[in-house]
Amino acid sequence: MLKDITVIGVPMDLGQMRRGVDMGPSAIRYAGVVERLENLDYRVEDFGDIDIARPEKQSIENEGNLKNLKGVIEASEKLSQTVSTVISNKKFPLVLGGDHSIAIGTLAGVSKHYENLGVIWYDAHGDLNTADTSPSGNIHGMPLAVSIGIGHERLTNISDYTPKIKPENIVIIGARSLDEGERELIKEKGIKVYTMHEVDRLGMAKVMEETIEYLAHTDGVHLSLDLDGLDPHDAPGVGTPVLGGISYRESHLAMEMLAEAEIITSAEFVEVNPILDEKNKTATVAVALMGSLFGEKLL
Ligand code: 6HN
Ligand code: MN
Ligand code: MN
Ligand code: MN
Repeated sequence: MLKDITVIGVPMDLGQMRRGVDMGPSAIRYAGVVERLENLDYRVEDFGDIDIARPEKQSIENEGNLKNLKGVIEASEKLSQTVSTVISNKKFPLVLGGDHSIAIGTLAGVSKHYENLGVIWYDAHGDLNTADTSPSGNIHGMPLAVSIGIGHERLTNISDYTPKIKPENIVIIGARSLDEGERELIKEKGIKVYTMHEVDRLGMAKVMEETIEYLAHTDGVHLSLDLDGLDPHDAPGVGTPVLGGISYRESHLAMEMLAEAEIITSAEFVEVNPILDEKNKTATVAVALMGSLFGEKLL
């Protein structure tokens, strides 16, 4: 892994309708992300936060079933440029959310640097909705669809190219709440999904072995980790919790196996909402998982 990490905060809450997830980057910094990674001998630079429009200042710019479309587009363009610059400077981009709509911008910035980018989507949800299939109109339920080129063309064309990733280069882990349209898209595109059923049946070690093998042909792998992939018992501070999730321990194992395999080239940790949290537990969990992802060992 690159020895230089740039932390980028994205105080984004326009992708869903609950306030507080914009404070995620602050909560994760407060939980000690920079110190944690410096202790592992990385050189860590904090870029600060991407400038995001406040919902109060935005005229409501819903377009059909897409809430806050304009704000999400603007933020995605900014984030894409920042992430791309970080990679050009040979630094590892570590993006802190913010709601999961930020993945549209992150992947737009990352993917132009790779021919064949892989993506691990660690999430209770598929985030594969479009305006037509979404039950909520919330864009944080759409970033994976957008990144394979499906959705509103202003979103799919962030940074002027589409698609960002190929369906066969995606692995979803932890899914347990999929909408009908998402299930259809998964089948149509043949997207690899380890639902909680497979996580329980195979065990996390096997799931990660297979995932790493499945992505062996890629030239970079982005980890998009939605904290709601974890069980709400371990990560209560999220806007769309779903019971029956991945445990803290299984998640550590997953991160440790990714560290050992040395395949991750960029990462984002999203959906931390300190207002819904218990004493910053979810941000603390996020930072602990980052520690394992970047090579922290118990012995
Ligand atoms: N997330 N599938 C639901 C929707 O509204 O589209 C929930 C999406 C949650 C998105 O957690 O990143
Ligand atoms: Mn998500
Ligand atoms: Mn590419
Ligand atoms: Mn989710």
